Amino acid sequence: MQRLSLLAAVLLPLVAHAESPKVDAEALYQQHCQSCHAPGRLGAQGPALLPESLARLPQKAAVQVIRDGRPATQMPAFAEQLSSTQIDQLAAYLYQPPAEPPHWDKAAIRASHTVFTPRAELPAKPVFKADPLNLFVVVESGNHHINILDGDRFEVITRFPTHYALHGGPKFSPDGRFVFWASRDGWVTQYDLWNLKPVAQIRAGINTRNIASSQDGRYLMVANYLPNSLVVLNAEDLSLNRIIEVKDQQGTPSRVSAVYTAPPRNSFIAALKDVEEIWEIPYDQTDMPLRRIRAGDYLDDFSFDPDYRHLLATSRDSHGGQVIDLDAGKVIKKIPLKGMPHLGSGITWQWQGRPVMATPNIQQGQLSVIALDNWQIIKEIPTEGPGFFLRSHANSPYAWTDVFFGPNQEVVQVIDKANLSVAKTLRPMPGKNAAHVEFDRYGKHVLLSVWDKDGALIIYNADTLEEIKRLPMNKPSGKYNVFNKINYAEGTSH
Ligand code: DHE
Repeated sequence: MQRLSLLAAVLLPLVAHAESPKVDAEALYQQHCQSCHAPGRLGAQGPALLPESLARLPQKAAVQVIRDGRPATQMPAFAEQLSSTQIDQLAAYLYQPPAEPPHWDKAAIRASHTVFTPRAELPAKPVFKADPLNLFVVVESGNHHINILDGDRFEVITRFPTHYALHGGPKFSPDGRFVFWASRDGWVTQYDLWNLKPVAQIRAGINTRNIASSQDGRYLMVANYLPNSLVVLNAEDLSLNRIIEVKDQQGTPSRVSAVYTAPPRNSFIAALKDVEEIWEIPYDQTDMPLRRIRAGDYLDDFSFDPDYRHLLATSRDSHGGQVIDLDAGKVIKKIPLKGMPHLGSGITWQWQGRPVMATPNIQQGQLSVIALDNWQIIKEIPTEGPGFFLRSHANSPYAWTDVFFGPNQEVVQVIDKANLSVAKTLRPMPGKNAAHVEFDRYGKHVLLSVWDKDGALIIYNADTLEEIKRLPMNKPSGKYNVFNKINYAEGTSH
């Protein structure tokens, strides 16, 4: 009898486990995770735990987070409560799509909305001495914080925690006072840079790509993968204005690759990932009538020429680029770009009296320079490996690019914009990934990120290329200068 119960004690859990590992993991989720990450894994205080929102986190890193917790967050360590098999099962479960596709409708969006302090109650005067137009918003991605940095003295004015995993460039109100940012799991936050206070937040989607703010300062558009939607928010308080379901005329739904503002057109332009269309949505008309433009492909990534008449776009699969004339509403040119150009990081300048665009390439070590008057490739500048970001400033003779992938990740290359060649190669912190720069408003200084737990924000003199200051940070990622962003300055991201 005793032997039988011993055997049963050993075998029964194994049998139960073999029969329904999924149910076990689901039960583990409900018991240990649901209170913070919400029923259906949609996210609450903790981030959404769906395959789409975890795409950037390798499964073995998720195992480690469950086991050891995440420093400087509310995420506790479960090593004492769960066996390593249970932790593995739980992690595997999080990477499976849920049985019921997740919903995030009007009611859910509205219920997530919080106004911390109405704009009208916030004094219209900065509470600090620094130049409000030369501030930088610096995202510290290692521990999900933002730093507001004085762009003249390079001192942190304030630092505070954000939602999990912000991604993409923050967008600003036209006067530079309010800044908006989005997390990968759909939280959009508005922050008053003059009062150093959050204004409002809302969750506009489950898996968000990016946001755009209208040039008139009235609206914010949120591009989502999940649900397939574009969500319009009122910039004043982030309240929901409208939801635009994204599908073609036959009803095929699509994720949105990205949305940007085209100021001279008074419109938002969105590229779609699953149907071959570009959408133009004018924000100066109350009903925001949608204009569909046929694209020659599914579009993953795009950028504009300086007057926003043309859009340069790529699809991951087709390789190469295409030019879409937004006025004519059609593809006018294919550009035989090799590898996988990262046009979203493309920047423009005048070269020998002609407008050019340069784009890094996330597959090949090269920068492609394209003439914008005839769409010919003028030069492929070889770099020490595939790059992600590229930046310059109208007052600087240089453009800075990183080597984001491969063995030379520690390298940043400074390109001479006049002779289209590498002027200098920097290794800011040997062995550590250096990437993404932003100039101050005058183009006199460059801020560079070293994406490491023990990384840094490094400030350089933009002319002599000498280091001026180093601020230790935990994986600083993007940084954004108020003046450059609100003026859609040449050389910066829009
Ligand atoms: Fe980004 C901007 C898409 C992976 C850091 N990234 C953007 C934008 C898009 C985009 C559409 C423009 C948003 C804007 O500013 O309005 N990014 C994608 C991808 O499709 C890709 C390749 C895959 C994915 O995971 O979604 C991708 N991006 C990454 C990363 O792995 C990076 C390096 C780290 C991270 O934070 O996830 C990363 N992306 C950034 C940054 C910007 C960005 C820092 C803002 C650049 C800027 O200067 O404006």
